[in-house]
Amino acid sequence: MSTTTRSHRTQVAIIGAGPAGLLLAWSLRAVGIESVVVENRSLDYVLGRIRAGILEQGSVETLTRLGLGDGIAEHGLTHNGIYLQFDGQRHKVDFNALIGRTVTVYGQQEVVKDLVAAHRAAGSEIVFEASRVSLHEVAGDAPRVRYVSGGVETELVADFVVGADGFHGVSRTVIPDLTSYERDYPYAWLGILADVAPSTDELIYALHERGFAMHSMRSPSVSRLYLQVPHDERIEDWPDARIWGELHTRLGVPGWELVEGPVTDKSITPMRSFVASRLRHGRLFLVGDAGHIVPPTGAKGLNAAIADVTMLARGLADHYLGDDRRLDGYEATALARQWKLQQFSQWMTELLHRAPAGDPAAEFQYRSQLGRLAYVTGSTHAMESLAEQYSGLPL
Ligand code: RFL
Ligand code: PHB
Repeated sequence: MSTTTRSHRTQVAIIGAGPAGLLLAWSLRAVGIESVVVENRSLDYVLGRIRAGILEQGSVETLTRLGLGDGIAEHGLTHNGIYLQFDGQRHKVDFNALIGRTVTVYGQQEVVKDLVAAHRAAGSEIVFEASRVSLHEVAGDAPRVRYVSGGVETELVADFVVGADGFHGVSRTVIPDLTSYERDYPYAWLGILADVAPSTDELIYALHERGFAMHSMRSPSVSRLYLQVPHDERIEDWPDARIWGELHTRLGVPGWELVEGPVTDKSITPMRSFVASRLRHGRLFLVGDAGHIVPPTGAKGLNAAIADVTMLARGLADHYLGDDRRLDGYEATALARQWKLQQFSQWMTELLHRAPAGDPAAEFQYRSQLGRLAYVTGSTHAMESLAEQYSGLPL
């Protein structure tokens, strides 16, 4: 139970200390706008969450411009392209040679760690382990966020509230007449982290008769690998030996060896596409996974969150200088960009995953996917299109 109520004022109240919320607070600080971040989980939980691994070139540029580039420069791994593998053959799509762009392997966990360290050094206000987080009167001139922290109930009065609280957050729920456009896929990703040097120079995306598999990485000594599994699969049914066995089968090509190592993390992630019809209600704005989700195949989720934040930060900065055009345009601009990412993520997902055996069109689909992969890897135009979208569309 709360014992005291205090009232507190800030310019922008941000809900959620994931990459979107932390980056927005940092971007606003850079232009002299105050904010408070309210997060319902602990700092350790937020720092321990293992998720995305790929930063688009534009995301790297954004983070670097904001003074957050040291860790990326020191530990990020620049990648010139990816391998697409099918029919037992591995084909390189060389983004750098095709369009002069690259991507960087740098874990979301590291991005969050860098942001937390920067905020700590700057003395930003981030409230972790806030409970009963609720939004009030966001359509009016003085929106408020209430939460309880350390037994104290706080009412945060702000000029704006930003929902950066992910897919399961509360912010989206207060927007009236919001339509959710969504689609679940009949499969999930089983992901592992392993203490072993990657067995590949570039990421491998493989379509195998038994399903999708991917070889990614986090550092020169840590590998990240994924397997397509049925959407209702239980992690207990996947002892390490079974996972490695399946990875060898799906990723194997003649003359190449996948090196195993101790598994340090194991989880299953459902695959979902989702876009909210609205990203604004009065003085509430949504950014990142709160407003949209992509299946991870195109590596777009974190990058989309960074793009949203960049656009919204510009809009808010202009607002305080007396110009509301970019803030008023945020919803339409962010949604238009998001639908381009949605179609790409859906395309990559359907290109590389095996339809479940119960699907009467599964065998037709698989052969059609092989045809599509053969086309993509054989056409410079198609590879350029893939390279352009994977390495990141301009803002
Ligand atoms: P987050 O990271 O979910 O953060 C939301 C924060 O809000 C907090 N929260 C609340 N706080 C206060 N009150 C409430 N009521 C709250 N409810 C929730 C949460 O605790 C959390 O701290 O959303 P954000 O910041 O929008 O960031 C989005 C990214 O995390 C996400 O898009 C990516 O991880 C997606 N993703 C990938 N994206 C890429 O760009 N490249 C990739 O390679 C990539 N790979 C992936 C991925 C996501 C994956 N999983 C597990 C979903 C691979 C995987 C396996
Ligand atoms: C990752 O390294 O976690 C990763 C890389 C590429 C993806 C998804 C996840 O498409």
